[in-house]
Amino acid sequence: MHVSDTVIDEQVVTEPDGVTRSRAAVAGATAAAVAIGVGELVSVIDTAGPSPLSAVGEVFIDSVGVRLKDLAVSLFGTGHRTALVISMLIVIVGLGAVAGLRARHQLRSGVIAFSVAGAAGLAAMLSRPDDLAPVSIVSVGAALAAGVGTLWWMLRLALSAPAAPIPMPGAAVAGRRGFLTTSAGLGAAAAAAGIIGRIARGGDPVPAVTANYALPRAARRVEVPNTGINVAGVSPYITPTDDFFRIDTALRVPRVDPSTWTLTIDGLVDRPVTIDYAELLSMDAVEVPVTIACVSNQVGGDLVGTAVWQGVPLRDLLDRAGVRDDAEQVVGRSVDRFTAGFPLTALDDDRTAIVAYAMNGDFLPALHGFPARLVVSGLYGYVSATKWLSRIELATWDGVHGYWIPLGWSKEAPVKIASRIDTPTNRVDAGRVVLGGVALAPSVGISAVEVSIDDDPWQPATLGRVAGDDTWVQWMVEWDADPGLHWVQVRAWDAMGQMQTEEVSAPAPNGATGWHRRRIIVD
Ligand SMILES: Nc1nc2c(c(=O)[nH]1)N[C@H]1C(S)=C(S)[C@@H](COP(=O)(O)O)O[C@H]1N2
Ligand SMILES: [Mo]
Repeated sequence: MHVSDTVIDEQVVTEPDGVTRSRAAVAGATAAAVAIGVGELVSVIDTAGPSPLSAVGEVFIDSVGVRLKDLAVSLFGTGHRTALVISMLIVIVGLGAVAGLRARHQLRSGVIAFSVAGAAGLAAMLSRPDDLAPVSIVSVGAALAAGVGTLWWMLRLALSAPAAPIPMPGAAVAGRRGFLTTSAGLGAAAAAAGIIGRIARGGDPVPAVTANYALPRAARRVEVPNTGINVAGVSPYITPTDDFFRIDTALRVPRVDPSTWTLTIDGLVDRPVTIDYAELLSMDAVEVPVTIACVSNQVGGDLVGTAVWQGVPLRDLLDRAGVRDDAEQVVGRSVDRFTAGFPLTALDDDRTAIVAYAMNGDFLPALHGFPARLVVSGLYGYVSATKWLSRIELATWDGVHGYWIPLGWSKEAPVKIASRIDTPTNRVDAGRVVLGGVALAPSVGISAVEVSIDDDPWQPATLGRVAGDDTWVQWMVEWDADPGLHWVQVRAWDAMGQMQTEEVSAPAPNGATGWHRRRIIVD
């Protein structure tokens, strides 16, 4: 048999019918994986722009989320980015397999399928031109070329490899390598490219971009007290930054250059104000511990934390712009398009509300909103805590709806009274056991925490000292535990005398309620 390479190629290109269905699917799936890997790798040449994968994911989060509201909330509202990315990979590799099956009869239809996917990636990028890098567009082209090339190569291999009854030129190479080995190798290379891309995009750029700035000393500081609660297992009063919960809709953490960043205060104001980073740092600042909480926090959950925030009082910034009488809402806008709005009247009491630029003694990390974010005591994050803040707009109440409002979450969202048992978690030895945890009613403060064991009468807990009403409080109770199975529950009272409700409700639409209970086995 003397068949030239060209003829084999020609056969594969025009009628790869000889390829089994499973091999065609594997070829297509491999090609899709390679395309994603190449897209991730090429796009990191300029991390300002998205990769094809992240562009599609971001558009998905912002648009499909509206219809799949509850799913979106449970997936992204609680930060399950990894779940989203893995789902996308599965779907895309699956679509690649389908494209492979189509290409089995006609390579052209496989090429068309890949081109459609490429066009979708491009469209996703072009729909959000504000953070598009030219490299992003190049990465789509590179991904498409790599995908189509891999598809062609894999089909050729499938046709000529082990199943081929007669040795052919070209088949010799394929025969040695093997179809599945090649697929696995390419898959591994694609995964490596993806991981390299992740690493290149990961890492906090803030230490480098703040090298030329000094963190100023705050004009007014609220000291962090020694709380007096030193119980192993109880959350520290101040949450270390690395342990601080992170919630946002950003697949890629915005990387903001402080030397070009500005903050504008406009809308219903007398004179719109724009300040730059240096000016923000030069204003009189406060440094104060404040607890912030996510509305998605479940009873007993950990989407809540306390940090020492440093920043400029929001009122000072609003006064510079002169808030007009018709303003009713403060809307924070982020460089990543996120928005959150809360009533202007929330600023009437003495709660802390600041444009924060530092957290626990350091510049804000990128994850928590560098260069500046809002921190408002007593309001859930989705209506108040805009990270990567670029604009504060004064609006009427109905004039603007923040990001999560059309998705079914309440427009007003004061933090609900909550209490949590941190320790013990499930098993202890009989005898003296210390129960402990945290309770919060930020902006008002907690006046009492009570614990009940096995439905015995409620007993008061010892409360830790606090910096003020803007933070949670640590609590503890001693318990002489008998062997057996016990139920422990906790409830709290705020400073207005309001008791935490026992009524169980889900986080949507404005925060979970109910008492936290734990089952403890005493040995
Ligand atoms: N730009 C932006 N800011 C945001 C969000 C977001 O998705 N994008 N999420 C908000 C929500 S829902 C919460 S609970 C807080 C969480 O802040 P953290 O990640 O610093 O804990 O950020 C708020 N600020
Ligand atoms: Mo949140």
